[in-house]
Amino acid sequence: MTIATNQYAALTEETAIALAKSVYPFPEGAELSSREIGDGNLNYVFRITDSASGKGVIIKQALPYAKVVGESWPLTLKRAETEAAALLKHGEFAPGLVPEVYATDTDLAVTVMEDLSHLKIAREGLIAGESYPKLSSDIGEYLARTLFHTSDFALHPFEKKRLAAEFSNPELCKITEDLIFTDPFFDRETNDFEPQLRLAVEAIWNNAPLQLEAAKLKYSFLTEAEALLHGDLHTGSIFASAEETKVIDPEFAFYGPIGFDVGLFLANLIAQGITRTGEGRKVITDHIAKTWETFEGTFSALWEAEGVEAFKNTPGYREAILEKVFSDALGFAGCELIRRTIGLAHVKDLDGIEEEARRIELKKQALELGETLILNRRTIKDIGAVVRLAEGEAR
Ligand code: SR1
Ligand code: MG
Repeated sequence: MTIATNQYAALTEETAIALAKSVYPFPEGAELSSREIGDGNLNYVFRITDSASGKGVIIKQALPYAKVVGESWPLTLKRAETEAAALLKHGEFAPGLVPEVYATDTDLAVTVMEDLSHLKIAREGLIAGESYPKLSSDIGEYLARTLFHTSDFALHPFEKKRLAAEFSNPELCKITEDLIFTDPFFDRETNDFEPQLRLAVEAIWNNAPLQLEAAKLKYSFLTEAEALLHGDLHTGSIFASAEETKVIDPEFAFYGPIGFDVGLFLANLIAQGITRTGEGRKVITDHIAKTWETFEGTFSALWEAEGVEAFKNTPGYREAILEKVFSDALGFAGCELIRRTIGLAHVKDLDGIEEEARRIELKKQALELGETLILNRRTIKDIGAVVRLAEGEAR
């Protein structure tokens, strides 16, 4: 459904109720309440509920600037349209793993969608020690299904290129290019780190082999239009419970290298694993292994069953593609670990550690792991070797 408006205005809790009523069949006479619950970097998120029936919707609205910085950082409203279109496209291939979209409006830059408040943001839940047994198999499936089905391995080249043009997302990509691939590797104002990390950070800025590999990874992100990515698949972009997983927030969606989505998710698991010990860490390293194994298995099965590429049965081709995705994913994971530690946008997993000495020590480990993944991404043979790194074997 499309909402009939023609002018942007930031929603308030009251106007969000009126909008919800106009697009969702709440019971007659329902008394709706509204609350702004967004804790992300960029947008407003309103939850509108009818306490009597328990029914609700989420309204996400893009602001014309980045909320995390303020009006001095203007940002396209088109990202709301991109996000809604990506939810719909990914929902075609991974139904049940993304929220249902009820309505969109380009002028208001809103998406009205399924209320997921019975679930928790996975990052918050993992920090609190909750266990999500389905998280990695669901995300492995989501990755394989969305990335395979939007790639040249599944689509006619005309359709693939039409989608790549539809999902051109230069402004949001520029944020990633700067915040993940550029700024953390140079002395830039956007960087943010504790003074105790300065020596380790300067070592990154002065590490010529690392700089070269970061440059190659950035170039791959800039140029390799392999599949329709989520574009920001960290654990804060996932709602979870013991039974369900839903991927939200694909406003950074664009055609990019398949390993980027895989790598971002792995990096955020690794960052959480660093904060744990013993059995708790093993839960996370099991998720790391399961994510890749599920992705690889599902991608391979789809290749066999639905692949359209003329070379699909050429011995070694599928394996070569998956090897590329694996090494790209490790490199991107390394960049994500570094930027989440010293760049503009951190993660609560590490920042939330109150004891200063421990926080600094774990952040140093995150930087080391990031560097190892970037530099050794082509020689790390399999996911077992990544698990051993995340377990702390080599640390
Ligand atoms: C200004 S945006 C900072 C970060 O928040 C988003 O979720 C992306 O991860 C981006 O890099
Ligand atoms: Mg987001």
